Amino acid sequence: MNHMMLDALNQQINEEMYSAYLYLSMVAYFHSMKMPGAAHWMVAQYKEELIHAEKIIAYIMDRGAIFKLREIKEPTNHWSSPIDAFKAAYAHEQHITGCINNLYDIAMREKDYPTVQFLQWFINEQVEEEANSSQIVDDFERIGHDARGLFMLDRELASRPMPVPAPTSKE
Ligand code: OFO
Repeated sequence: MNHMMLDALNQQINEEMYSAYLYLSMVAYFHSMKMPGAAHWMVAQYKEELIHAEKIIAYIMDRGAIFKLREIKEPTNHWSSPIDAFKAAYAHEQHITGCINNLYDIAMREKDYPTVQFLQWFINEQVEEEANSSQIVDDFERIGHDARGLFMLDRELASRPMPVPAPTSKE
């Protein structure tokens, strides 16, 4: 793998770790808002982001290269409302989609076909990631300030299953 591709993948590890931090910060926020279902949903999201980072790490090692960790910036810890936090999650996923598309462009330009193939999973995953958070924003909008509706939505968010751990290198 050439230097530019490795550097871009290392940066994506950092993006995924930051995503994990951001969602973990939202766990604290929803906990403070007494919304255990939304907090649970964010724990699952946090774990999913760690899996994304681990997938890239395993891939770099499979290619015989050395991954390098970078400093993770501090995430925000306050949002003006629950819907605002989910809107921020949706906006963040759109940002990540842009990062993945950029990685794909680099892989194509560098004729790094294994990485093109590897990134396919992330391209599909981002469709799901954006859809999940944007669906919840829509749900919040539909409910408005209805207390019973908010209670039911929080209940529903509590049913999100926890993600399964990523395969390790060579699996
Ligand atoms: Fe949320 O998809 Fe990774 O960052």
